[in-house]
Amino acid sequence: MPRILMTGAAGGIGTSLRKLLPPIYPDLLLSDLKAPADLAKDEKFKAADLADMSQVEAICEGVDGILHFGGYSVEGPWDSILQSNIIGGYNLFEAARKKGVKRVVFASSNHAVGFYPRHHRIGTDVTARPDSRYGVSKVFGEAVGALYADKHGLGVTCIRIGNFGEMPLDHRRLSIWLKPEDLVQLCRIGLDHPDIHFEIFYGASYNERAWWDNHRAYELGYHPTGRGEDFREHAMAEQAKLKPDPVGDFYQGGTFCSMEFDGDKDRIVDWSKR
Ligand code: 15L
Repeated sequence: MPRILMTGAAGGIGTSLRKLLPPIYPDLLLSDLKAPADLAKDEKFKAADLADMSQVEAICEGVDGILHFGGYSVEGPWDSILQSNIIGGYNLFEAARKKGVKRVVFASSNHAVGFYPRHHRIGTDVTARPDSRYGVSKVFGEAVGALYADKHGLGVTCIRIGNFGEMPLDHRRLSIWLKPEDLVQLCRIGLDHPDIHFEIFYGASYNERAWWDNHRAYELGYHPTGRGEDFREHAMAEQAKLKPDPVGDFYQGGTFCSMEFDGDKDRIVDWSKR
């Protein structure tokens, strides 16, 4: 029975996956800075600060595969991103190598490519266009993952997660919504599929308005069960409550693109036309 480590166990995704993973991976070790308040007696937990290599090595001991959801999950001050995602991300891959872990599934984000316009359909092989310091840290994590796959033979899967949750929250999320059970499928492919060397998937359910070509995930057996359009009315009603955002509404990354934007809004660059 493989031992699977999940970092970020107290975060939004971790909280949901704690309930979905045990029937599939009964030997699940949870980690975060602090234990989740509702930790059950039959859950195994070890605290770790990702920025501290010795603590990261300790949680990787005896582990076969890692689901890395830990770190800073939105835009934030540079020092927080640096400690949690840049140093923390490096520590995670390096500790995995040292401890002989075979697979790592890295929670990347749509914000690694957030400055692509919404009308531009992209695959997983496009040049990075991060929309935030957070997005830059996800590009960094994908790069470290590629290095450890190519140089050290670690099986690495990066999932550029769209918006994880029970339903799409607004117009933008109709294109990028990811149902929890569909994320579990992508994690299982990353942990168990025999052909994994280095892969990038988009973390999205079956969304008819998708901006992403996710064919590699489908080739490896992905069969999403969530359909964004089933929640169209709800998402559009929520959208109607939001103010127009000329920058955020144009680019895939939404408000991550418009926050701190101080370029000329009349010259929003449509990279696809270059
Ligand atoms: C993310 O990467 C964030 O972790 C999440 O909080 C959402 O903001 C999501 O992207 C999104 O783009 O909706």
